[in-house]
Amino acid sequence: EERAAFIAGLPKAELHLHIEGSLEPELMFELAQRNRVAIPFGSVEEVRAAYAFSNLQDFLDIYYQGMGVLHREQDFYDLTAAYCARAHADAVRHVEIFFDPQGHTARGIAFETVITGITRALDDAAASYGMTSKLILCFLRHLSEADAEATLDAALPWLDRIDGVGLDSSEVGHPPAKFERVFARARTLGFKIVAHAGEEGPPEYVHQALDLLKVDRIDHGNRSLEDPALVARLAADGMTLTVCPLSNLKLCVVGDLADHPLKTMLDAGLKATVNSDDPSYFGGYVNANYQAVADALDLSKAELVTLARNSFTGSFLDDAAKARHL
Ligand code: ES4
Ligand code: ZN
Repeated sequence: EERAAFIAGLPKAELHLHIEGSLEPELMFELAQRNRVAIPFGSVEEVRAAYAFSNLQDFLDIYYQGMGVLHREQDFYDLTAAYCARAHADAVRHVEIFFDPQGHTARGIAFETVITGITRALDDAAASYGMTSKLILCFLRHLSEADAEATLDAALPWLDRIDGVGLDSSEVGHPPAKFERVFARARTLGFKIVAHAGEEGPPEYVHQALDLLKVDRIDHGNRSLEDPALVARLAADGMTLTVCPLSNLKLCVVGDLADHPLKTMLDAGLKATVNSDDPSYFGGYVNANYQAVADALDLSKAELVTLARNSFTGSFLDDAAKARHL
């Protein structure tokens, strides 16, 4: 209770949020009707019951199916506006949102439709809530590097609205090395760089993200703890890890939150943050993630403050904007 009130009042940034993963079942039904898209569920309860996953791929199959109801610019607006309202209620002051353009362009939805809907909602959230945002385009790693290059080409007219590029989807078998050239081009274009690494994949993938992609942050990074030299390197570099406790639980990255590595990360001097990843699918927005992991690991108020501070210092805000939050 006391801890819940403390978490609820902590100003925070969210740095690991897939906007398509914030699609709540109620909005999925509304958009399915609006766009006359068939969905294989009869009710919101049936949808929620289908969200029982054994691993990342189990989830991804349902996640790509779910985003199939998103067709029009207004759909992307409604999705993003709903997330911003929910994040605002959790005292999120700044958000860095991932989007998966290839999940839409592969279905015949124009890149422009996706990005104009998302950015219009982010602009409205800035006006309504004072919420600041950055937008991060993610490449789907199960697709080819050539497909990622074409996606980067499609993003070029929107350089002023896209702050970073990332790497997500099925990790094992699709190492960062597969995307070395497209990330080099993204860096020359001035994008910040992130990559999912060490969620299901081995510590070697985290090394590759650092050495080959030259990432500014690591998304997840859990399995880094298997490699003491890697932990020392991440700590020395002050590398931010965007950790997602309820995601890790639902995707069986950890068997129990009591075994979650977050406290070990903090104790090792790693700059960990807490994030919701795909909150509609994993059962909680950012405050629920803080609460669940704090309860399981008995985190102190000082540790919660450190996590919230890390979310601002690890963000892509400029130094002046960071200073206003600290
Ligand atoms: C994702 Cl949890 C997670 N991991 C990898 N790719 C993703 N895309 C959306 N959520
Ligand atoms: Zn993720």
